[in-house]
Amino acid sequence: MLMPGSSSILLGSSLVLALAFAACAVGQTATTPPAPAAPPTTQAGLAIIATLPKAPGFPADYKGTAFNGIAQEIPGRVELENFDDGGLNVAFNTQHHEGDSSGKDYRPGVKPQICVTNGSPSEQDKFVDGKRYPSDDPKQNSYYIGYARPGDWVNCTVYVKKAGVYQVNTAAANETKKMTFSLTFNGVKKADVTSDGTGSYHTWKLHENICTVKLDAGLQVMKFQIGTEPHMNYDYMEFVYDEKASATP
Ligand SMILES: [Ca+2]
Repeated sequence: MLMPGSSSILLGSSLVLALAFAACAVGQTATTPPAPAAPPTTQAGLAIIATLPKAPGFPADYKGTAFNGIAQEIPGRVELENFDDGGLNVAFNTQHHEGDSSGKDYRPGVKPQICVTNGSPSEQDKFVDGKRYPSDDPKQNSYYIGYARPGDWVNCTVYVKKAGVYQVNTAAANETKKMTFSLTFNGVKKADVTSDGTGSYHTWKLHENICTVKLDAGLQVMKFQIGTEPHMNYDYMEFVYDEKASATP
C-alpha cells in the first residue's frame, strides 16, 4: 500500500548517509577540504521546505502547503492523492468533493473523492490486458483520485532536484476512450495532453512518455488538471530525467 510521503524514505536514507559521511570526515588532516554541507532535505517537513530554493515564478501568494509537510520529489513519482493541504479552491477543485468513497479515510477534511484500488468485490481494478492493477500482489493497492470531472484540478508542491527535460509516465482509467489533462508548474502550462482512454473506470493503462516537460530546479507548485473528458481516475505522475534531451540546448 502506498503511504503518504513514502517517497521521503530515500531522502531519509540520503540524510543518514550524508551525516555518516560528515562523521567520517572528523579526524582527517587539516589539508582535506571540508565536506560540502548536506543538501537541504524535505524529510523534516515544513521548516526544512522553507530552506529549499524556490524555482522561478513560485506563486508568492499561494496559501497551500505540501501534504504532511513533505514536498514530492522530481525525478520520481508524484502521487496525486497527496495533493497539497489548503482546501477547496486553494489546493484542489473538484465537482465531486462530497460523498462516500473507498479511500475516504486516507486523509481528513473536504477533498476530492479518494479511492483505493480493488476496494470491494465489485470494484476490481485491472490493466487493459486483464492483470490486476497495480500488481498481482493482493496486498498491494494504490490510492487514487476518482470520479474526476472536466476542469477538476489538484496542486502538488514538488521539489525538482535537477533542472532539465523529464519524460512523464502515468497510469489512468477513463470512462471514455479519450483522455485529456494538463500539467502546469508555477503558473506556466508545460503540457497539454490528449491520449487514448480505457473506456472503463476500473480498467487502467500505463502511459509511458505520454509527454515531456522542461523544468527548472527548485520548489514549485504543480497543477494537474483534467481536460474535457469526464470521469477519469488518476493515480500518479512519474517524472523520469531525460539525459539526452536535457543536454540539448
Ligand atoms: Ca496514487
